[in-house]
Amino acid sequence: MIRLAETGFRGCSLPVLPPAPNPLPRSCQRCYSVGRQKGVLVSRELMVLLFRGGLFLLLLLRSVLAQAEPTVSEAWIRALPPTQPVTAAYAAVTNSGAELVKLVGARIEGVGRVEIHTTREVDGLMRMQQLQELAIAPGQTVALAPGGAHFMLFELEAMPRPGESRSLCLLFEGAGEQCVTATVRKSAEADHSHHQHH
Ligand SMILES: [Cu+2]
Repeated sequence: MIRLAETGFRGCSLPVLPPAPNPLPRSCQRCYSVGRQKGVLVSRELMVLLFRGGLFLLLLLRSVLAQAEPTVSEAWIRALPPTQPVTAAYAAVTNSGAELVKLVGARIEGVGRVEIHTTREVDGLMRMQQLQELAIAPGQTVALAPGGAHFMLFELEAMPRPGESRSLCLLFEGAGEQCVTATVRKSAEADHSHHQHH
């Protein structure tokens, strides 16, 4: 709403524009039309301002989104026989940002402790070694997969059973937590035996 006082015409009793009073008092015709013109101009300026403001917010949002948020996919937990005290979980982590991302930990509901492990060959034997962090370069996807890096699950409330799903939260240095749903399976391959065609 444009107040008439802003039009610079005094002696006009119209408090606010628009709408125009009907009939328009003669003394006010000129200032009303000028005021309306100015109103149009001002609202155009306002539109430009709003547009610029919106653009600025959009750019801000984009830069915030581009900064962080590594994405986690293909998360699953290996179901071992219930007598086993530990198991492993796997996921793929993509860093689509512009900066190095460091995976520093994880947590899974029903699991007391989760470590990041890597697998390497020592004297012909495959051995697991704990990692304090796993770095993911910009544009890189790191797959924690059988035979390589993985999450090691200790202090299980109970061995996860095939078909269950658990919340898996990955902790990144300076980028917070990313939680996904991990399915529980016996092996890396999705189990298709239950999905035969009739
Ligand atoms: Cu391990």
